[in-house]
Amino acid sequence: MSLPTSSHAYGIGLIAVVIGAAVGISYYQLYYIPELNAKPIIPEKVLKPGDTTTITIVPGAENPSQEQNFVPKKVKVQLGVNNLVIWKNTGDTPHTVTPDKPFKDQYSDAFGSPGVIKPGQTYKFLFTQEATVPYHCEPHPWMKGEITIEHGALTS
Ligand SMILES: [Cu+2]
Repeated sequence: MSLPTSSHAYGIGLIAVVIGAAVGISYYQLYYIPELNAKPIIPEKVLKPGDTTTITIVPGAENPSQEQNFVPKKVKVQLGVNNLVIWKNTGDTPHTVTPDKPFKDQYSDAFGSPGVIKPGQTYKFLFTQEATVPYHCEPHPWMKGEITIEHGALTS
């Protein structure tokens, strides 16, 4: 019985590297690639639109007899243009942005302010897919708005 020579050790090391690479590649193909493919492919322009859309929650919005609350009330935005939407509370009462029925964006997930938007604060949401989403304010349900996300002219 002879001890392995240094060239044997080299050969075994090389085999180990080859097996390791093979295992690594099959792991990549089996697990990593399908996971990548499962995620939606969203154009860069939609993820980083050049413009934003601002909706102002005006002072007195909590007053049921006041017509203006979310201004503008109905908004259309274009994907890849101005699909980052910002609600700004310029009044002196906390409000929410709450979808009439739960809405999940493929990228940004659940839409709706996580709590109240305090006076002076904003709530931002990046819409990445076409949809029409009616929403309201939780403490003042007569405050209603609607946002429609359309296919953008710049989006293929
Ligand atoms: Cu409100």
